[in-house]
Amino acid sequence: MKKNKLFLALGLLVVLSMILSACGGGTTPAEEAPAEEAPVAEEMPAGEVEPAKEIVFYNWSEYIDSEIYALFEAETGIKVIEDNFSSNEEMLAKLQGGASGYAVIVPSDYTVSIMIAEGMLAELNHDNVLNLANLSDQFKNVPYDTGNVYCAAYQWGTTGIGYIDGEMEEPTSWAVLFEPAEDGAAFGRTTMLDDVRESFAAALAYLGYDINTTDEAQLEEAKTLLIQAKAGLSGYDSDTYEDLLASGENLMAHGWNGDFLVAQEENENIAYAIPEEGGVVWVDNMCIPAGLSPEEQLAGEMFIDFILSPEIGAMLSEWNYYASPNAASEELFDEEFLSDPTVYPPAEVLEKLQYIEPLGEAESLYQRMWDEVKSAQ
Ligand code: SPD
Repeated sequence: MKKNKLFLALGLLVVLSMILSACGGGTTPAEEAPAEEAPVAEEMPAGEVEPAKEIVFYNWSEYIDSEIYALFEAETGIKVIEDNFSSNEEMLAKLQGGASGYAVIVPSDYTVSIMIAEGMLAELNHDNVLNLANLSDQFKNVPYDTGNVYCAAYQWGTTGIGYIDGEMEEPTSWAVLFEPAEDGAAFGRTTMLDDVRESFAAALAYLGYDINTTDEAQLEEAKTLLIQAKAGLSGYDSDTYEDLLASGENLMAHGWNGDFLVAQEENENIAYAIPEEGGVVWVDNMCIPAGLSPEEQLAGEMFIDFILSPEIGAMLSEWNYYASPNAASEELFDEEFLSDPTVYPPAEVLEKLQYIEPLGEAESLYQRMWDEVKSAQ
């Protein structure tokens, strides 16, 4: 599916909503405030916390339209600086290592569980995030954070294989990665995600094992397959794999659905498949690290609230082509987007997908084996 024209109407809607907001109109809680004031100011008793003037948003790369920052700053006066990570483990290690200054971070489902257990997340003040009400019920009751105590869903998606249609057969099995054929078109022109849990999940799914297994013998088998796959890879990559397809340098990549859809803008032959053995479905979430000042916490909550407004949530999916957890935003999508099976997989595909789960002690076993995969010649 390619960017469709009806989203242009959505862009106009966002601009119109900003104009209405400046005139004192509008529909979302954030838009009800006078344009020159921060939107929560009316809800806060005089003399209480004022939001920070600047926040840092720690997000996956190429996951947000920077125009959203401009709209947020115009509405609240708060400037957003973006920093990026390439995997949950990278983000987690950075915060565990003492990195501070991030007001909003975007961990995936299983990483939210880990961070809650380690006391790394602050509870959200729901009075400052009224747009939580816009999330569909499914995302208000995620098992890793029931009731959105700590986080609000950002986007959700699947992990599969992107490829250049017409240059190779549709990859219907993970075998295309794990049994690389030297005479295959994509041999040496393929990347896998530089991501321990995602890459093990692909190998475990191919073997018919649970993607969250902690059985050491099964993990050894998966490790052997991952090492075998290296013969056909040009590298591991979680940030630019879709660009390498779009430019024609590579023919196949293990990656996330929306990234391939965005790359179709440059190369219409990019296609996406979820192998028949199944794989990973995931939800990324907006959360606030523990230990921020009240001013930063409030500004972070205001940013989360802004993203959860119907128009901005829709603008997000318009740009990154991931499915929205926001029921109010989905009402603004056209039928073509909602019925695109790459964005919203049909039930028979979804039932073959699993969430990655936190594994406690076994996380280090995965990491040790992943290090062995990466260093194998
Ligand atoms: N370019 C945006 C990628 C978003 C990826 N979400 C990752 C989920 C990991 N399980």
